[in-house]
Amino acid sequence: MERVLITGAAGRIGGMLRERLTGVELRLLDVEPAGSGSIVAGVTDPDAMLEACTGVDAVVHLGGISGEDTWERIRDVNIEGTYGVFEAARRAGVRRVVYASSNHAVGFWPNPTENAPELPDDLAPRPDTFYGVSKVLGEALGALYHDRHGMDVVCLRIGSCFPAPRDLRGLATWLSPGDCARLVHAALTCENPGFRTVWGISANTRRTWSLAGGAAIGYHPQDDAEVFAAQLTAGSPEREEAGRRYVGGAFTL
Ligand code: 15L
Repeated sequence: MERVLITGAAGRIGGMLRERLTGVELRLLDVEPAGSGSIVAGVTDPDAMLEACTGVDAVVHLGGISGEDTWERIRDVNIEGTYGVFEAARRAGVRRVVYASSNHAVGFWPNPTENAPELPDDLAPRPDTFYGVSKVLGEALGALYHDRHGMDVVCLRIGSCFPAPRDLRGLATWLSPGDCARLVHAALTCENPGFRTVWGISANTRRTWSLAGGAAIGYHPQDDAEVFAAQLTAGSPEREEAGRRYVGGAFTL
């Protein structure tokens, strides 16, 4: 895996990866400049995407709206954009796509109660928002481009990827910047992943989602949100309850 295109490279997770993904030559694309030499284009621009995909070994697709929005905007940016990325990757002969999916693709699944098994990596879709629907559709496109075109597609169901957990739910759902880079590196370099979905979380003491799918692709998280526990305070009772009850937390409200 030598040359990798990152879409959404100017965004929050794009910035984390730009600093931490080493050993690969990065090509950066975003609607905003993402540093010197980056490509300024949208993922819905077929010509720009074909050019950007030409000559790379893999695409890490982060680009899009990262939370709930109107149906029209989610459709135009996330759904059309993800189609644009897969189609350009196919036309350019790219062998692998790592897709930034989200816990919100499965956000209405109830979290397991104490002592119940952790939720597996391949939970069936139960989106909590239009945003979650766009992630389900992105995963479905990934399955199609794998089954029909033989592309390797690893979908990361990312929890809460921030410099530090932002609320009590984050003690279970946090993905640290360092672990995010380790996870994407594993997804880029593991042998023959085929199509799969993998939770994107750190080794959090309070996690309720499995780390088995990550381990299967060689992801070994090193961080634990628990170190932030003492400095976090509870939010509104409604948000806290949603965070305990459902995978997607307050997105289900
Ligand atoms: C996501 O998918 C969002 O992009 C992010 O902003 C957070 O809301 C995160 O999920 C989360 O569930 O904490």
